[in-house]
Amino acid sequence: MNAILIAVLLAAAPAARTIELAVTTKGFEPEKVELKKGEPVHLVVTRKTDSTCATEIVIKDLGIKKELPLNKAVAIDFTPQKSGEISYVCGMDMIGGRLLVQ
Ligand SMILES: [Cu+2]
Repeated sequence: MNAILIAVLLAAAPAARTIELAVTTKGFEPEKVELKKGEPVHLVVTRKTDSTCATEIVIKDLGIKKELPLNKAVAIDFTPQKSGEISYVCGMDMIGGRLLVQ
């Protein structure tokens, strides 16, 4: 593959949108995030407190489960394929939030 072709392919891929989520004493913040169908998402989750049980994030609809070490940014990349609500929770299904895909 030559360099020009590679450049064209890279340009054609839609840029991922970075969305930051934090785990604070209030839970996941922001609790609600709006996404667009087909737009790649680079979700960066940082747990900033040790006083909640949200030490991992589970996004069942996407088959994603990740540990959230304290003060460490954890990246989750995905592209929502259909509109609707994607909910996520902590490992015990107690604290969570929503991703609204339009
Ligand atoms: Cu929990």
